[in-house]
Amino acid sequence: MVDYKELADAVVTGNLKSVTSIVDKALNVEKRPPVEIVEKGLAPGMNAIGERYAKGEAFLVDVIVASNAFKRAMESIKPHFRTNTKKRGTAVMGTVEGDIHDLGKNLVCIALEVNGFNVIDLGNDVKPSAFSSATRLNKAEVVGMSTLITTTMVNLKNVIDQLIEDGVRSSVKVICGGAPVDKEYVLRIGGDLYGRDAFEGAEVVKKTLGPSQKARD
Ligand code: B12
Repeated sequence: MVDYKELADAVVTGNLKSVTSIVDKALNVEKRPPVEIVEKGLAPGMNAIGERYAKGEAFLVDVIVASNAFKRAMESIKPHFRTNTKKRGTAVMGTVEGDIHDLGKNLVCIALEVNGFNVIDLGNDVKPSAFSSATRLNKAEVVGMSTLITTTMVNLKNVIDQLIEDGVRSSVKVICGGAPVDKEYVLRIGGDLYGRDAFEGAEVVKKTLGPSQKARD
């Protein structure tokens, strides 16, 4: 039986060989659901290295090494998510300006994709103008933003303000997430939706847009 504690520990130490072999066993031998592997092994590993870093027991380089192991594991896991072929619309996603954290944002992209959305991933450190022009050019129905740093939370609102200024705010649902953000904050800055995690976020978006939203192109 796959040991998720062992997987989390392998993420913490950035042991690529161990991460790859445990994930491979979970996926291909035990046929474990991809979400389970993320939620029970990989994410707890990232939280553990985060706690060590916060206590001064790990350096930034240790966090980078753990992040690389997480990313490598996600590359193996991504093809195993069963994608819903129903076309639900287009979502523009990014981590806001000033913030380079992208593991959570990448998970949200996957969660939206497997739920039938066409995802335009703008990456990290994304300027408000880039969110807005991608929304307009792709006739997106959803704008999703991530931030993990308290000092860049303000940039969530800057994106919303830019969407208003460019006349596209009313045509999209805005969803925000990331550790320092909560639902109350999102509503206060003029957003629509919040998700505690990637898959909750995708569910909330799906519920809000309805079952048969068609992609416009
Ligand atoms: C990994 C990591 C890094 C990596 C990032 C690698 C990468 N490619 O992303 C590196 C080493 C580069 C890094 C750098 C820094 N980091 Co850092 N980092 C972390 C760490 C340990 C884990 C974050 C993570 O990836 N978790 C795993 C993912 C899967 O979870 P997640 O991002 O939280 O996403 C989940 C939810 O939040 C949600 N979600 C996220 N976004 C969205 C969006 C939507 C729409 C929805 C619905 C849901 C959603 O869904 C995901 C789960 O399904 C956290 C600590 C922690 N415990 O969070 C610190 C942390 C976020 N970092 C921190 C800091 C300070 C920094 C630096 C400023 C450090 C420095 N001195 O340089 C720099 C940032 C520089 C910059 N300008 O951005 C602080 C932030 C403090 C604060 N409150 O402001 C933290 C909290 C560490 C700490 N305790 O001090 N970091």
